Amino acid sequence: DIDRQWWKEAVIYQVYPRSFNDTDGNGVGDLPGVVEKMDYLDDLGVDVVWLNPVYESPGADNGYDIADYRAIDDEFGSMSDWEELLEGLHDRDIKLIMDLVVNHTSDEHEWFQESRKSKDNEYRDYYIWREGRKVDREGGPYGPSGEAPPNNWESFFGGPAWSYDEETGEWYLHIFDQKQPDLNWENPAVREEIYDMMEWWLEKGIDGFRMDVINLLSKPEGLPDSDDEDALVVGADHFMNGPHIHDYLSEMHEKVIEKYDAVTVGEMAAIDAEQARSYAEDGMSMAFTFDHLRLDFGPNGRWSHGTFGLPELKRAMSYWQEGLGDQGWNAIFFGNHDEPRILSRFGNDGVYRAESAKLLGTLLMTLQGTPYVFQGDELGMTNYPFESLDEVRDVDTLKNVRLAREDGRFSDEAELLDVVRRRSRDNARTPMQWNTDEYAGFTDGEPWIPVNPNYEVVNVEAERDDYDSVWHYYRGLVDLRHDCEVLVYGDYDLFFPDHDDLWVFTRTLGDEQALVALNVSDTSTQFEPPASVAGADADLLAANYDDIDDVDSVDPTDLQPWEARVYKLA
Ligand code: ISL
Repeated sequence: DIDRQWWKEAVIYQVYPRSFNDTDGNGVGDLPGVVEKMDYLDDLGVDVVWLNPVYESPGADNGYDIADYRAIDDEFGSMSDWEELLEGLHDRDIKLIMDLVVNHTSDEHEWFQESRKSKDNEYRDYYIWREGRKVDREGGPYGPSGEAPPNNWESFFGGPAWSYDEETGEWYLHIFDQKQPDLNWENPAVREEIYDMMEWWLEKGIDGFRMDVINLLSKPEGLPDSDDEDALVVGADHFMNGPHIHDYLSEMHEKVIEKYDAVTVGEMAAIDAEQARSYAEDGMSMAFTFDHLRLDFGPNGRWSHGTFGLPELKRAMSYWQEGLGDQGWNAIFFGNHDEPRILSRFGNDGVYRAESAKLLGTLLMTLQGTPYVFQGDELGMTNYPFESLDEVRDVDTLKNVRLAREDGRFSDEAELLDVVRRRSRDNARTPMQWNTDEYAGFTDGEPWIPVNPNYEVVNVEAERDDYDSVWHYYRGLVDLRHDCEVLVYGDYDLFFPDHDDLWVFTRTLGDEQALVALNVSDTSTQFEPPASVAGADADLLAANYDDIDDVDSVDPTDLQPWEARVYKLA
């Protein structure tokens, strides 16, 4: 009894419009730029586009600070450009999901402009205002008022999660930048405004929402101090998965989502499988979870570097593969606009660039869940070789790294640069590499962020001309995903969990079975098939080395560095 859903069978492609394609020469990608590349997306074969925010915004956090939810920012084009995109994608049978950013707005949103005016303004309670603490805590006073912030919560981007506002002498909460005040979801008027806005977009014909930091909406009564030292940031134990989060999300589902055949994918840091199942009960189609993207955090968390082995990565992923059961569904991703490039983080972006990019693509498309391809990963794009902080644009990197430097948390500038190279969100935000023209064909002007120097080799035009390229391999994987139901709905079973180099699993659906064998290492490794499939008749559905035409059964073999094979058992 399979619970079939279109979004389980889909391959989703993430477009970060700022860095995708610029048509007006201002150095910033735009909507006409995405329109121009619709055939490209169609050729790749993807079913859905997730578009990062293009709403009106002052751009303090690249559009995650929204000033008007119902307007397109001039930088990206106009509403009619957006409509052309929606229509063009739909003509090609590609769906469109939009980013929903409703934990916070921009401080330039008119609600906040009103809210900050006076304590009795009708929008006051749209945000979270509190008095400062009169008694100085250690390290205070902070604000110009000589007070300390209302509690000890910290912003993801570094520093206190509160800013003092002179106008009324109170502090407002912002879990992200100070230009991103948190909305007060306890206020029913806020919720109604958001639901109306969502409905407005769904009426325009979009197919769903990617929900930004959606498990942060509910803050606990009294906003207590945090004493959890392991929390992702101070306070996360209180503001993540807060007391009313399920009420809000199930209300949102009943009032809006349910009326449309819309897909929802929640960005949900810090949840376990049980929590994911309860979010699924609220109506959330699937969730982005982050266990696998924390493995390389060091002793000082995100802005330090640690190492991990393949067994830990397998454990993190397999937990989710096995953990959801009939309830809930995985969103499979290894990177996005907030994370380093997957190839540099999980593969080998040097000698085995193409091989390891293909292996990671194989993994992405054969795990259970809906795969998300982040723009450029289908080419094997890599991290950017930052030489200095001058090349960094990202508010998160700049703020966190400067604070860490002030606190003396880096032993020297080289260590700082090392962590920026590994971690900065800008690694994923360099322009899409289209061809060998200046600036990789991304813009005729000066790009807002530097182009990765490897564009001369890694680019769409070169890869489409080369049948052995990462691009063609991804193209094949998309087809495979569409053709093989077992890869969508089959159960996942892991073999040799402790093997340091091999990741071997089967997917099973009734009497259909696929076997995935990956050599996640730089050295060739002997593969002994698991007993249950050893010797079985099989065809190869996908393989990233080409000297294996004669394979017709699952036999012991040497897997080359970063070799990936997908067998279909007869
Ligand atoms: O946990 C993280 C990294 O592993 C954080 O980066 C977290 O996922 C992220 O900060 C939340 O991201 C989303 O909301 C932010 C915005 O800056 C990001 O671009 C967006 O994806 C605030 O809206």
